[in-house]
Amino acid sequence: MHTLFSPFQAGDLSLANRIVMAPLTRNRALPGRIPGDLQVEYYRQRASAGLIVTEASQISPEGQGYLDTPGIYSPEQVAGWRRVTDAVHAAGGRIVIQLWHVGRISHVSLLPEGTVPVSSSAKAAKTKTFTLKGFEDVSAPRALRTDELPRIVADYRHAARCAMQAGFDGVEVHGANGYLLEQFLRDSINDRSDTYGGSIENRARLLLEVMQAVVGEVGAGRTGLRLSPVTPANDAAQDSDAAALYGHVVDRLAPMKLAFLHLIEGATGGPRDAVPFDFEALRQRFKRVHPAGAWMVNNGYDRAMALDVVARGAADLVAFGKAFIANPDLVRRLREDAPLNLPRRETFYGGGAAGYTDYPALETSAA
Ligand code: 8OZ
Repeated sequence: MHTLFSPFQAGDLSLANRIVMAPLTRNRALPGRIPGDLQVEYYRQRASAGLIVTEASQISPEGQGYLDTPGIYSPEQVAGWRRVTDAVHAAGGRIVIQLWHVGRISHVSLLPEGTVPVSSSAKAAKTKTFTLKGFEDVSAPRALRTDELPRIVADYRHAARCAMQAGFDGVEVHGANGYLLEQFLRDSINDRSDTYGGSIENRARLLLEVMQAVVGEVGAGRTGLRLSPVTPANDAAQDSDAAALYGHVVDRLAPMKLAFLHLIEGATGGPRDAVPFDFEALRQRFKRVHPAGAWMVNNGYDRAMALDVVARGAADLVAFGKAFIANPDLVRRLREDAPLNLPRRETFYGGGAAGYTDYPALETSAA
């Protein structure tokens, strides 16, 4: 019988276990939005995860929304990430990069001179981001013109190509948490009257075009997608019919034969059941067409829940976020049912090695 600790084949990705390090924004990139020595060490320490999904990494300067997040579009960023992927692979791990465009969740001080955030609509989000000055309201966005959308798709394609040059095992497209692709999906935000707004088919169009483009670069067996059907994160108000919207998305994705779909169940980092949503129905809809596609779940899983969901066959992979921040050897700790270090929230975003690469592994914490 398989367990959380059994190997798993997700498309072309041969994983040593079913435990995934979730994507985690940490805001420690070097000038030029380049990963450096600290990131090499941080990801290397966590290479016993079955799969690492990197922190969200912007596909273009326009796609950045927070201070010091890394990019995956310049040769210098590719070289920096290459050192990360080499270190993880040398330690026996697998690592994919999360491709991110924040859309309207940004601030003019983080964007190229003279530009403003872009989105599906010109409606500003009521939320904050962090900039050089600390927390600031996000800037008012402008709606992307229809004739600009091929360029957005091309930016994802370019980033996917950069990811392969950097030695990643694949990519995860960030389609969650109120960022650009979700800003197109949800009718609570998207007020367009072109072929990218209105009907569910239209609102899903940009996401599906992005997935086709990325799959064309990377291969379906190395491509995944993260979705959050009911999260309120980043002022993403609920869609009027999330079941129909995400049902359509899954129906269109399943024939693409992606390596995995990654679902945030409930409110990101918050309650799992604040808004009712039948994730199991969505999973069955995906599996009917693509049974080999991995179903990855996330949000508030502890050891018992993760063991149970995999044993029941209700998920193939379980992603842990905060537990991986604080426990570089989380896989061993879960296997041995050892105590976990507690994460220190003050050091989540920005700073240096403290709260990043200094969490002890089991041997040293027991000493
Ligand atoms: C926390 C802080 C900044 C960004 C997400 C990429 O929620 C993020 C993020 C999380 O997906």
